[in-house]
Amino acid sequence: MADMHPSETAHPTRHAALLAWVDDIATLTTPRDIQWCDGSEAEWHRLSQQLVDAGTLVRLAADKRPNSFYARSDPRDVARVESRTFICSEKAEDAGATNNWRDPAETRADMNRLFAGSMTGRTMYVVPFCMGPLGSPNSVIGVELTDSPYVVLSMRIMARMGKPALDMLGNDGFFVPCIHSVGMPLTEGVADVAWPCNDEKWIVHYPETREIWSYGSGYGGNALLGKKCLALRIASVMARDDGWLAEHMLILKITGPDGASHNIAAAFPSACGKTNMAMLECALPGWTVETIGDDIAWMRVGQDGRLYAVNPEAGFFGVAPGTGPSTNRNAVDTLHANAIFTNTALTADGDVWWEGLTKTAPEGLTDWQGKPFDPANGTPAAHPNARFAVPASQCPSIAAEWDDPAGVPITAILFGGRRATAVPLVTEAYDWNHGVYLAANIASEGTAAAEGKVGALRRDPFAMLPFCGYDMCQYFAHWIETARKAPNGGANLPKIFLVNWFRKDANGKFLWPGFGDNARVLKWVVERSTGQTDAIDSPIGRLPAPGALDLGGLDLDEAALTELLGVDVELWKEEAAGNARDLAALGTIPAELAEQQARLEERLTV
Ligand code: TSX
Ligand code: MN
Repeated sequence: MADMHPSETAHPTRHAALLAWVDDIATLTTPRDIQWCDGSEAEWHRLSQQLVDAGTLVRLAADKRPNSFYARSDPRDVARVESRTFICSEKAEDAGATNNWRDPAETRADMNRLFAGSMTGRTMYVVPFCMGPLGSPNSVIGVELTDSPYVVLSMRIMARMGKPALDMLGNDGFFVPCIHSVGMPLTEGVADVAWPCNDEKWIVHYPETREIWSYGSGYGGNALLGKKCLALRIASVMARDDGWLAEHMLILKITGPDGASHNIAAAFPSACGKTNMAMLECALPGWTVETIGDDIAWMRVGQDGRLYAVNPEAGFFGVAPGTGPSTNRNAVDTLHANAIFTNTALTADGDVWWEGLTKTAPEGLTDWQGKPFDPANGTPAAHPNARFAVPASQCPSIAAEWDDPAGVPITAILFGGRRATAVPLVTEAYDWNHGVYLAANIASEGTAAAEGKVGALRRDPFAMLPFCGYDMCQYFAHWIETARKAPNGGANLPKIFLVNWFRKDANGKFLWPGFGDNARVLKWVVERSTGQTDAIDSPIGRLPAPGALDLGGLDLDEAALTELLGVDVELWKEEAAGNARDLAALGTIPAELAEQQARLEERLTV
């Protein structure tokens, strides 16, 4: 026993390539020991207690939030770091204009230096996980090697983690190797800290070989490698190569008074309330909205020519601030137990709090940096990017088919953005390629000073800018190709819509109530998709015909509605020019999109 390499201790698989890789990474990173994670409750008990003892986690009051924990990160490790996110394709042009490209051979050499001994004095956890329903041929297995037990506990919430994933992998199945180190080896004389990390951060993807290497951060998408790294950046490349779509979209199910259900996928840039939309409390009597996913959709064209979507995740990793009973009652109720909170505030009685959970802050809060909270000094108690991780199955609005391996047929796809002007409440694309053009041009106006100029337009095509693992122009072409190759000429594919909940009047007041009333827009979208309601053509797309939007019981005057749905042709000439300019900056756009640009300009001149 004494001479045993750590990885030679009992391991629960005979997958030779997996065993060899675990061995290689252990040799490189020199952990003190290796633990294969099975995802069991016993393992969860052991690791959570270990993290409580280490001061990384605070156990929340059992009578308030059972089986839940609170973590405070290092203040230098609070968000994804896009500037340190790399796509290492063989050719720079395959990463495109919007990704940070790095030469793969050079980066491999850098990673080998960086990871050498990086897990010294720590345990390396082997975390098998499945993105997508267990047993589905369309799910993807990943194995994350991490020196962070916080990551292990979070992965257990966010993915199907442990023995079931390993069993599914079998002896020779394909997996995405994911290597993660917080980058703080416990060498001689180094004392551990509650949130180990490194000022030098690297989030590295090798799209051709489907590998992920992450160094220096323990936070969110930097460290929980199944989510943004695998299910979006690597999966988008797999989807391009194999003819499907890996998208940054929520999936919801809406049922009308006739009992007919429709599923809708929707992409929004950050800070548009995507999770709120996924868990919408429907304001329309007789209609219900249920949740299938809040962040990622993997979609495939079925033999019937319809598009089928699955949520590859098993949990929600949501922004806490702004989540409250009036904005998202279902999220608040989801969080009643079994949750991990990071960088919220802590209450005096052992619970969590954040701005927006209640109108006023309770007395005696400790802020996200561990200091007594003083509402008078103007800084928030919770970090603006404070997060919760919680099982999707606990959501009161979760749909029965949320983990159906067959996926759900999508009736319509929405693209949104935060736009104070120009963009109507809802616009229907004339056809698939027009929808791709609308999606390629979505944008949000900055809300926080930290995001640069307040009100400045930030483009986020398909809400995929930080998450597409390859060239955006190739990505647009893949969307166009998807419809061209679909059965029935793509006629059974979803209709595409552009939505904007954030249009303001001349006084800067929101014209649309948003939230549950967005179901009124969903109703029109469904009725358009089933040919039950009318639209009128405009230069930018189809708009609800007069009376077609159900505004019953809503206090919205005719003038506000006219403004909400208005298309200002002179303003749209400027919009079109902005679209052309910003699309050109992405590279050589597909001819079909150039054609859409030309048609828009033509419609605006006649
Ligand atoms: O999430 C939002 N949605 C989608 C909800 C399903 N938000 C929250 C901001 C994004 C993080 C919204 N904010 C929405 C919305 O539809 N709309 C707005 C703008 C708005 C804010 C407040 C009011 C109306 C509109 N009304 C009152 O405050 C009374
Ligand atoms: Mn997201």
